[in-house]
Amino acid sequence: MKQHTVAAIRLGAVTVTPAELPATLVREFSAIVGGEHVLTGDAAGGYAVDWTGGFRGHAPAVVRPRDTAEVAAVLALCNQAGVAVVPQGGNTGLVGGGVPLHGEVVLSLPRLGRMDPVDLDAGQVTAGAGASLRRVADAHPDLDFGVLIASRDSATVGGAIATNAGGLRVLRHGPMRAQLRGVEAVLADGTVVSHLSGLVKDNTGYDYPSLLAGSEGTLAVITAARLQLVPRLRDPVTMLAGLGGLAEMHALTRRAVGQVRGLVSAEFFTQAGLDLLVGHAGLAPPLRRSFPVYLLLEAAGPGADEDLAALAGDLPVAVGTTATDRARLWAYRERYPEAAGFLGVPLKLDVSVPAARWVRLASGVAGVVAGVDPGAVVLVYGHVADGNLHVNIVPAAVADGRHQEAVFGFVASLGGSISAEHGIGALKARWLPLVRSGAERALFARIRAAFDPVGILNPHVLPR
Ligand code: 2HG
Ligand code: ZN
Repeated sequence: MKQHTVAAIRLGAVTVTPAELPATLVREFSAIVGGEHVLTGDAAGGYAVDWTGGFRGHAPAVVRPRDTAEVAAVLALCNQAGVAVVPQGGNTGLVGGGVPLHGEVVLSLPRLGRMDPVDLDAGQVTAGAGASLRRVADAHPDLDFGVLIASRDSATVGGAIATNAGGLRVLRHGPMRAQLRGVEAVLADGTVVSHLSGLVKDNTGYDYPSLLAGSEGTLAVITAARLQLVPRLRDPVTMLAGLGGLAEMHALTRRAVGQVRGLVSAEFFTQAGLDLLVGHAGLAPPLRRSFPVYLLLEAAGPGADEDLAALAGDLPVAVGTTATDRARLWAYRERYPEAAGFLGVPLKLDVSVPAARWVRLASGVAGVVAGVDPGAVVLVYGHVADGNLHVNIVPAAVADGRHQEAVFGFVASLGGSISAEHGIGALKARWLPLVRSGAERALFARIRAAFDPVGILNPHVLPR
């Protein structure tokens, strides 16, 4: 029967997926994970679309394993049958990397929610791939997780590693890859590889945990991770400043990086999206009058408040030191990604350039988009100290790739990256050659073939 399955769904060396799976395969999934954890038909619908609504696919089945052994058994079966699989965590990615756009089976991992006791000697914790980033951050009262993202309640450890998530504290702690002290993962054929001892110094061969960070589900399915924790912030101060323009804001950020002890975050946004949040989400304006650009800085520890005050000088600012006031200020930035959604289904492009070219990028990108779609709405915001810019576009013209073409071409001309922290996914695969050479892409393909020779893991994400 399996032979029949293979013949029906393989096309040469390329693994493809049928609209419906053979009943035998569905029964075999059920025998592994239990019938209630194999979803088909309408029950699978919610797993086939991302939260922006911009990526919508079809899952002939959603399989929800509860542990590593079940993941291994499901993958071995899919590998043997040549059935393509999309691993999915919290489904909060923004590039279509976790959505079954070509009818793949969804391997949904939130049930792998294991959370071991915190190892206080090492300041580390081992967490299942399905644990949310919020649970990792709340694992111990004195410790915190270095990666903070707005979607922390739903985003999972596995998904955040697979996309090498960045977020709001990269300038202090680095992205997800920098927190990794080990990984357990299942290869496409069901082989389990595990290295979770958490040693900081451990030169015993290839660092595959690091390779899996940012692999977007194409190399292996992460089932658990050993994560470094960081001291919880002491006496944090959050300051929101109103500024006259992007160049002024960027210069202030550079000064903050050099002068503010304990700087943790430097985030900017503009009035255009703030107006939408005030109008549609009921947020009150943060300052007495409006400004073209806002910069949110957060710092903690001794001297943080004096340093922020000295930096701000006479600038109009709002300052929060209590949890409530800080949360109120952070809401403007953390809810900013919702703003474009009030106008339509946004295209979310996430790019970065060297610091010296950031102002050119941030101030020029709306004009570049207008060149291909004059009616489009463009909102910019993001992690300014990292050279990272989020460009949210609500197209007026048909979204046929022209927006990506224009923005990515501009970014490449500035020596930048077409994905700073969200990944390539399905959204950007076409444009990878703009920033990665043929030799590099050939190396990627060889690495991929070594991990997944049949090609079942997320076959349409990152070009092969
Ligand atoms: C953020 O920084 C996230 O808020 C989301 O990376 C960015 O929605 C976006 O474009
Ligand atoms: Zn971001």
